[in-house]
Amino acid sequence: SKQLQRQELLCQLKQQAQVRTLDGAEEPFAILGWKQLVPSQPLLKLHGIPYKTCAVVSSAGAIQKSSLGKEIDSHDAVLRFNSAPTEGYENDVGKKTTIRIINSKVMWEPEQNFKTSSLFKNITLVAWDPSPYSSDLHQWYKNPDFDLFTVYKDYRTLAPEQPFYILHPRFVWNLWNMLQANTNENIQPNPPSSGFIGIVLMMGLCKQIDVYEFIPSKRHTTLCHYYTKDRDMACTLGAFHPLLFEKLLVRRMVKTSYSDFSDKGKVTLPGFSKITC
Ligand code: NCC
Repeated sequence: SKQLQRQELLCQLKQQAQVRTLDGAEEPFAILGWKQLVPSQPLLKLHGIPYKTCAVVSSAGAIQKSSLGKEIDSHDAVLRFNSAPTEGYENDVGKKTTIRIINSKVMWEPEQNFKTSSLFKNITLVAWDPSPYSSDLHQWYKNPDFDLFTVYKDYRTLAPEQPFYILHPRFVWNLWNMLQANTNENIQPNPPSSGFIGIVLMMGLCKQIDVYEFIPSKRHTTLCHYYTKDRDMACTLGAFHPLLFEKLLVRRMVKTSYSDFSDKGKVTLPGFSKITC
């Protein structure tokens, strides 16, 4: 099949992958009182949105020794993933965090100290969980990958002022559909990585998005994260998540030349508001 051009891909993404969070209006959440539990202000109406410039900082080991910290912090909003720290790594990753995308494992694993760790305070939180492809909310509520629902309820009660959202499974699987539709082979039937989810989330929140070290630069390494010592190629190329296909698709959606992203590890995407279909 014919490969879509850059502009067509961006347009398809804008039309098929608009950010959506649980609003508490659908069952089983409605009857459980989630309309009162979710923030009264929708994510897309938060102060500052749409941001002019945004940075998405992947957790890849390759961002080590990049000295990108100052540049990253110069953006209006900075998105980070899971428990990726800034303290001690400021020179390479910056210190500003506006939004954190977290998978349900992070909320649930005792060693993450999700409820008490300062990593998750004073920022906007956006959580997701690998739901069934059908996006059947009843089925998902009964059997999430990790029980994020109970943790979310507790956290909202403890910190009702903090903006904290759960992504709608439809949004997550729309992203997967987009990946599969633009790949000439069958990709693994697992949701995209937090990285791809975060990039598209920010396309809905920002006018321009600079993505750091998602497409591997010349610093590419087997080091999994800039903040741990584990080495595994799967961290960069994917195993559970269709990460390789996410990266190939993002590569097709940017104008950035090879030498540009290879040297710096940065690619730039337009926000949805800047894409005309
Ligand atoms: O590792 P993780 O991802 O938190 O990384 C965040 C995003 O950065 C991009 N990345 C990371 C490392 C690397 N070498 N190259 C990259 O491109 C990816 O886009 C990635 O999504 C996740 O996606 O939520 C993930 O979470 C971890 C883990 O659960 C959390 O870090 C919490 O400890 C998963 N690893 C395990 O569960 C063992 C990982 O598979 C996916």
